[in-house]
Amino acid sequence: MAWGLLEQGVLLRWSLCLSFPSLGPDNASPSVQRAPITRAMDKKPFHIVSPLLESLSLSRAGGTRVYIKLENVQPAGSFKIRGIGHLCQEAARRGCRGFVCSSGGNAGMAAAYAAKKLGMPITVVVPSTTGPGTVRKLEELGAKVEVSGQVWDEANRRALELAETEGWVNIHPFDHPLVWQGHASLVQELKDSLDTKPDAIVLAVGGGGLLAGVVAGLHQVGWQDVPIIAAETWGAHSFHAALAADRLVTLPDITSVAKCLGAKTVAARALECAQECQVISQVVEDTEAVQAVEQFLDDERMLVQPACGAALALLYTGRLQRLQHEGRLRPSLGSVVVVVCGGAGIQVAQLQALKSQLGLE
Ligand code: PLV
Repeated sequence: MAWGLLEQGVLLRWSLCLSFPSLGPDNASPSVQRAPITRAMDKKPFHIVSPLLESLSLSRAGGTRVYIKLENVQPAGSFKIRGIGHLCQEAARRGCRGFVCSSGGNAGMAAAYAAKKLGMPITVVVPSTTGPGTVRKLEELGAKVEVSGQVWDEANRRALELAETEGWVNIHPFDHPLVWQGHASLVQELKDSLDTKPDAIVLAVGGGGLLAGVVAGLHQVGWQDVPIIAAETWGAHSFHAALAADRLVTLPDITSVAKCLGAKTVAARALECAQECQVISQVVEDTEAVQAVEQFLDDERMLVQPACGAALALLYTGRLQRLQHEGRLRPSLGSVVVVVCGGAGIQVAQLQALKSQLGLE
C-alpha cells in the first residue's frame, strides 16, 4: 500500500492532519502519494436519510407533538455511522493503511462497517463491559477485536498506543471535527422534512459527539436558537458534572448500566456547545432509562440500548413538562424531536437481564 512508500515526516503530518484537521488534507504536501481512490472512498456517505415519524405514544407522554428521528435503523445500528463513516472515508481518501477505534460498541460497529466498505483493516478496542454479542457482531463485520480495561477511557488509551506503534489512524468515537461534521447531516435532514423548526431536540450525551454534531447542524441551517435537551444517566453523567463545574470533570468510574454513555470525561467541544446554544442537561436513573427502553419496544416495536433509553426517559417520565413548568422551555411547544440514537448491543435477553439487575421485575 502507498503508506509504506511514504516518508516518515509525511506520515506524521498526515496523522496530525487527521487529529488536527485545521492542518487539512488539502494543505498537505502535493507530493504526497495517495492510495487509489475506490468507489467507497468517493464522497457518497455510508449513512441513510433516516425516517422521521410522529410518535403518538411519546406525544401523549410529552404533552406535545413528538417526532422520532430513527437513527436506530442506520447501517451498524446507530447514528454513529454518520460521523464515523465520514471520518473513515476522509482518512482512507488521504491514504491511511488501517484504522483503530476505541469504543463502547457502537462507534466500533460503525467504524468496522465503514472499514469493510473501504476494504481497510480495523482493530476495535472495547472495554470488558462491552458484551460478547457486540464483540461477535464486530468480528462478523471483519474487525479484529481487542478487549482492554474496564471502561471506555482505558480502551481508548490502548487504541492511542496502537495508533502510534502500528501507524494506524485513530478513529475517535466522539472527539473529532470530522465526526461532528458527519453527525451534523442529521439536522439538515430535519430541516428538509419538517415544515417548521422544532421547539427542542432531545438527545443522549456520552462523550458529546452527537451533541457537537447537532450543534454544528443547527448552526448550518440557522436553527441555533432551538434548545437541546441533553440526557445522561447517573453514573455516566460526565456532561452534567462538567456543566455544573463549568470545566471538564472526570468521573471516578462509570457505574451506570448505560455503558455507551460512559466516557468519564466529555470532549471539550461539548462544553463549548453549551455556550453557543441553549443546552439543558437532564440526568435520569438507570431504572428510568431501562423502563423507557421497554416502553419504547412496546409502543414502537423497536429495541434500543439504555443509552438511547436515557433520552426517551425524559419524555416518558414527564421531564419535558417539568422543564416547561420551571420556565426552562416555552409553556406551549409546537413540536419536539427525539434522536433515537439506537445501539446495536442489545437483545431481548439482555433487556431481561438488565431489568432483573435493577430490580425491575
Ligand atoms: N457510544 C460510544 C462511546 O461509548 C461508542 O463507542 O459506541 N447513544 C448510543 C447508542 C451510543 O453508542 C453513544 C456513544 C451515544 C448515544 C453518545 O454519543 P456521544 O459519545 O457522541 O455523546 C463510550
